[in-house]
Amino acid sequence: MARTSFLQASSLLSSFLALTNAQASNSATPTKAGWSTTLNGTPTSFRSVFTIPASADVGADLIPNIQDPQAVNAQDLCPGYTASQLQQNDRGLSAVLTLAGKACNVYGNDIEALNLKVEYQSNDRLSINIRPANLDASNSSQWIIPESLIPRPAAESSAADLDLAFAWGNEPSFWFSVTRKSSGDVLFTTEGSHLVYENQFVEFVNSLPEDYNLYGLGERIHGLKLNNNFTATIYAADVGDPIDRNLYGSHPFYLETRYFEAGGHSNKTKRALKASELHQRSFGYEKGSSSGSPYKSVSHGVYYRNLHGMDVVLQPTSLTWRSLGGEIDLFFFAGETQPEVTKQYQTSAIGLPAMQSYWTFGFHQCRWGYRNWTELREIVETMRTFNIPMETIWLDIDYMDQYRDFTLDPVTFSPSGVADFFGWLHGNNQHFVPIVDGAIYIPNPQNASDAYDTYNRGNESGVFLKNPDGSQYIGAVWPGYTVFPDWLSSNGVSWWVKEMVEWYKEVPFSGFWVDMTEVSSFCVGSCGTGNVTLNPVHPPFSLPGEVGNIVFDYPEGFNITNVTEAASASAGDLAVHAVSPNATHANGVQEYDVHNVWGHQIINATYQGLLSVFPGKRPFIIGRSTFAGSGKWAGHWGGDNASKWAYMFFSIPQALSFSLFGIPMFGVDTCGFNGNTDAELCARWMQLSAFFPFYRNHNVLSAIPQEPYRWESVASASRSAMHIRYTLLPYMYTLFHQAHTTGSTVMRALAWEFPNEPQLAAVDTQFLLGPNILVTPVLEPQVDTVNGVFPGIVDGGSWYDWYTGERVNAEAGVNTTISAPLGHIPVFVRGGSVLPTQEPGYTTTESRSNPWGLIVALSDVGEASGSLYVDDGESLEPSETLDISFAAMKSQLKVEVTGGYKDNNTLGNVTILGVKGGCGQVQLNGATIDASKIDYNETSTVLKLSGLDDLTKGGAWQVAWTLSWA
Ligand code: MIG
Repeated sequence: MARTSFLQASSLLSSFLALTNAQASNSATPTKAGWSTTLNGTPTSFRSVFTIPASADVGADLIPNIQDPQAVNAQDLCPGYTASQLQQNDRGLSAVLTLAGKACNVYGNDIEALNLKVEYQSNDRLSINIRPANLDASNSSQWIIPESLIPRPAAESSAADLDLAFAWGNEPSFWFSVTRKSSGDVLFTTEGSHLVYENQFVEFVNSLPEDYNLYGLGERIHGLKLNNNFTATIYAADVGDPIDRNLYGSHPFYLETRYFEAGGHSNKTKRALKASELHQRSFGYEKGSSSGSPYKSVSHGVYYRNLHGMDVVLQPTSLTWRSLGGEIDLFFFAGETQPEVTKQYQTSAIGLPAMQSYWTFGFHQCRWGYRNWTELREIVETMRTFNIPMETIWLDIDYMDQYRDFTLDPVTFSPSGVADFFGWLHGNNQHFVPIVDGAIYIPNPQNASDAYDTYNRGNESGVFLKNPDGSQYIGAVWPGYTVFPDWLSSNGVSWWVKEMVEWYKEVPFSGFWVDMTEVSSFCVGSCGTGNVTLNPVHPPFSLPGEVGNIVFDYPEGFNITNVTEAASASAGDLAVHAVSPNATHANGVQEYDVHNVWGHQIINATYQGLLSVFPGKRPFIIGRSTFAGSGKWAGHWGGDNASKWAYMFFSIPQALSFSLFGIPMFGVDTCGFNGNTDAELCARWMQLSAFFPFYRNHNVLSAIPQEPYRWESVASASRSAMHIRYTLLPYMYTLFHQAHTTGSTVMRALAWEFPNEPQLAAVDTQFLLGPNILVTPVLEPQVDTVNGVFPGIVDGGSWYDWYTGERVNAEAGVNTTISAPLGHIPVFVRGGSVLPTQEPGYTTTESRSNPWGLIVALSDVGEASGSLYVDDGESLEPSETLDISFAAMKSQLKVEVTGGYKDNNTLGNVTILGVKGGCGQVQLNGATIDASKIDYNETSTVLKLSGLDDLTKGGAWQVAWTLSWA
């Protein structure tokens, strides 16, 4: 009979118990059957190696608690708590909570006494902390997160304007609630449920309005709006993007948005409107009204600062938090708009996102399976031959010597080829980013030629995870049996930094791609204990395309094999594919308590490493496993998706969720990772990803090649979308700078920019880049139109077609059919905006030395505004910057400049959209512009000014200027 596990997907607790009982009963005893002849190390050599049996990565057969009909419901059996000894002042309160009856001990042991502490922390933040009154250091599941690991927002000097109020009661047992004072709306309440607080199980239930609009709780592959009948498990796992399951990252944060009747109606309807009510009532603006939406929305955010594995059980009118340990440490952000919630969350709790270097916004080409320097160079050259911009070429694990970090394969990626390749690459202003894995190979002690210095140095410094008995924890990843850095050890970070600094002398990388950081291991427990003399061993499954795997070519078959890692991972329970919960960190901290931040910590270590390699420059890191706050150091890619239309769609909600998590540098494997892509999918996807901050094409080993030049249709689609992307780089860069300095978002959901339109609450088939670019991509095959809404029209907004500059004739609330033949991605510019542009070059370096441009998209009342941020594109703390503001009204554009950064590029052209009823004399600072530079089309209302370079010699942003066309 299967044992019940708490976590829906990962079966964490049962694995933990199983390991504690049967520690070090390793499954990898070599048997004859385990030996095979297979490809190993350099692809040019074969040797007989031990293959770890597949059974080594199979755990107990467990039914997730949430799916187990026999699992007891703690709410039925547990007594809850009673609050007493209340102490209160105007900045908060404290109380003691005592078990209100006989201990239920359902999934552990009830904790008798708890301390409650509530703080009105600032004008927009309230915190609720509940922890055991007697913290027993040996009781690791109530391990308190060190502030040095995950900072805790602290109370600020004033909270006088906080619109949130805490309330509590003792009937039927202790409950608490958070209410918005100004409206009386109850945002969160546990009333009617019992608080359950056991050493390995912490549960509380929060009631929510029907049809709630909830976002976040990642990482997962799901629509943007979370549905109200599923379990969001949070536990870092190395799995190929299964829908609705736990994934690589852990983000215990949600945004909730409630819609109300606006204005005079607000007194009548204090409770949030349900989606069903909103539909029944008709939106009031479906018939093309632009008299203002009758609705408004109010948003707040909740952050549960807890590292443990958790299930968040979403039900029609409640949300149950069930964590495997730690404190209840909740932070409520008052909002009351989404931008405010996100800013409050980032500035006070998790940190503002890292500023990225300019070059990182260029196009990145990657794949698993680039075989040598020559092939790599051919890829880069062919991209240029086809005139498809490529900024950065990436290498996957293929470059390593037998998959060992900080090495080069001596044959295929010979160190002797480095100078030549990088001299050439860097000479063309192009970059290189390598993959680096979390696991570290442990060399065979009986084979002197197997020595591995990175391991030796780490071992001497005591930086690797241990077993509870003090021996080294030895799992298995690509290179064979491996160990894993312990980022809590005193030398872990400095060892990693030094490895990076040394390796840079050999391989001049520009950034780091950290993979397998959940941290992934291909066997249960310390399977390498006693077996290291077999190293290097082969992982317990074949690599795609490897000897023994049959690979079918498109179009006959899509699936590469039935024995890939992905297959083995998704078939079993997920904890078995990671370092196990009993692995032990410095000071006895168990992996059980810190599993979800391993990937966050390697990102931090890598950030330190890049700072040492490139002092004063912005580190570029793309990480797989992230935690709340990883955005202050790194970006993230969506992981192992598949070359399927569904995954192209899911890239949008995944990106928007990462906007909420403060990780704006996000993108997915464009054209799809697992499986073979095809021309149509790849063409659409190359165009879609061109509007994501992180833009990379990446592919699994042995799938057909998918560089954008492989099909003419993909090449031309890519060129056209990249032309827009590179034109808009100044806009993208400005958005990033705003995100970095204020916590605003880069990719935005329609609902966030247009909070008065309830029908946008779940829209994730369209998105905005910043406030002013609307993207409505085709997400399905064999169509040449797409349906999309034009938000904001109800409140007087307008949109212009990117390609024609014409004002879109759409009605408020109406799903409009838009022409979108293959090769065309519908993009719209928001009326009222000024977009800074620059003429695209092949690389961002070239783009940055081209003339500037502006797109002035006038609102229906003839106004527009915008801004531009300029700096050197790479300094962590630029000494000089430029802030330029644009404001247009009454047929005049005024440009103001502040800052001392020297930029000598001229102004090339200005395009003004929505110039109605003719255009008069065009003047720049009072001097009339020659008619030859003016192209006005009264029908399309587009006024194009070009060839302005000679009027702006020395630089477009040297001084303030005014352009008029009255
Ligand atoms: O177990 O390095 O998500 O992007 O190509 C697979 C090989 C290991 C997983 C990454 C993927 C990468 C692959 N890696």
